[in-house]
Amino acid sequence: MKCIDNDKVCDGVPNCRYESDENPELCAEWNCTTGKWKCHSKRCIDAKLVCDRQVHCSDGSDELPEACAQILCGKDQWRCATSKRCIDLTKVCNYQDECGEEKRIPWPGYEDYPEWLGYFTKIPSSDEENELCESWQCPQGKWKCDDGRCIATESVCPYRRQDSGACKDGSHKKPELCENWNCTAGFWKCKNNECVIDQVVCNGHDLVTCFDG
Ligand SMILES: [Ca+2]
Ligand SMILES: [Ca+2]
Repeated sequence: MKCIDNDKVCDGVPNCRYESDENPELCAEWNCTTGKWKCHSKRCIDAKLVCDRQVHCSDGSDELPEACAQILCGKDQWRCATSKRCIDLTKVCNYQDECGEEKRIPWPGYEDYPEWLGYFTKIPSSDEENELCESWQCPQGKWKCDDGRCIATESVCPYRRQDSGACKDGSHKKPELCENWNCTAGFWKCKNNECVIDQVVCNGHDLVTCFDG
């Protein structure tokens, strides 16, 4: 008989002869030590590995919504509606699906089985739902497109109408907007109302002013 640390019990790695520290009956009853989380498969994993977008439990239970729901979102974070993951506020309504959401399709006849059984199919990400984005307040430094999505303020009325980081509906370069738009710091306003980054000033002929310093 030898002694092992409690945190080596039911951690998926056998430490004792006959693997008695990983015995399913023991693990079903075992309380994981502080800082550990218990998979549905009864294995104890590091609590930091819960809801980190990588499967650590053999049954994937550490990435299920019910596991993610146990994590507290930070104050600069938003909780996804279905996956229950926490994403940064800046990732909400940015045209990219960050919630990684799926819907469970149970195997026929297994509808009442636990939610980790079945297969999963991707669904539209809750952080990009039209209804949410319509009323979403863009964080500081972001500008709200007509379709509700947030883009970097520097991308409004862009020079040569560049489309990187742009509103997909083109609302960031509408002439009536750009006419009255104050370009952000580090940008100059061209005669055609496009905002050009400082470095480009003096290379073009369409500028109101050139910096003569
Ligand atoms: Ca994980
Ligand atoms: Ca997003």
